[in-house]
Amino acid sequence: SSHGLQWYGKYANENVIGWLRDDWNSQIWRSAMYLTEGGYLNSKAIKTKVIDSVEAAIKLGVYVIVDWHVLGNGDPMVHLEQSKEFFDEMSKKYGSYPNVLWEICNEPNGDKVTWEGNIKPYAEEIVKVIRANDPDNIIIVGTPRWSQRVDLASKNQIKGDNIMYTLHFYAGSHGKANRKLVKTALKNGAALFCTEWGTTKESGDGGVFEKETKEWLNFLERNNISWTNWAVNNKGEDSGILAFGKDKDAKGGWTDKDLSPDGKFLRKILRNELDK
Ligand code: IDC
Repeated sequence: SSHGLQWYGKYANENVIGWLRDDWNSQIWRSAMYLTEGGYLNSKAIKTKVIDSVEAAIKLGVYVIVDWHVLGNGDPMVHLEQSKEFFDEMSKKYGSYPNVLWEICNEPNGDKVTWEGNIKPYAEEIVKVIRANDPDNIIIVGTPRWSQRVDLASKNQIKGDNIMYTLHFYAGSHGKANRKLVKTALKNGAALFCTEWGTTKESGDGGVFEKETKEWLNFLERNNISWTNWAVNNKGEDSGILAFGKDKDAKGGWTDKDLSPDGKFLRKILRNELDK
């Protein structure tokens, strides 16, 4: 996954996505388009970063997730109209490319934000908009409590084909209890996509939790759940794959000294060089 495109959008380019494909065996890119914190609500120009990454992914033959990164404003309904407009435009443009996936609300959150009251009604509106232009690309729907409560969504699923539900975790903060929620969702027949996880604590920092990560990855593999990892940046956070300040020009071609401990670990995971 990209980091917030408003900060590290320069990595959402063909060189980096191509390097990740060829050297890291990565099959997918996620472009995280924040709404708040200087994101899309501040300037729609950030959309060009999403478009660049989709064009690159089409050219490179990798999957790409277009992520409407709900975070600061926990209720996706608050910006329903902006979301409709965005997904209408994007699905008209790219709905005919089978490698494009729509992630319509990253992480709904807040005590008053419920599946029935907010997220599902929002998702039904956006599904309608996308399906008018694109009959079958995968749509991934965020779930309550920062996309951890996949169980709640699974009990009351959205009608329609090719709809999946978002599962997120950070290995240093979430473990067995969250996997139990996943098992419930799978039992209820929900299709899940882990569009964001980190090796660290949920802050995106706090060290790399290798043992806990392996537990999660084995679990995802056993259950055929695909994933994208947080995140491509050189900010110096533990969840960033680049070492602080490296690859300023976003060219790819990284050697070991360009990578953070998280980056080295992730590369091994993707290249299947790690003992499970
Ligand atoms: C974090 C970034 C961090 C930034 C913060 C607030 O890593 O640099 O300051 O967002 O914008 C999520 C979110 C994701 C978070 C990530 C780590 O989807 O945007 O990124 N996280 O905190 N959910 C759980 C963890």
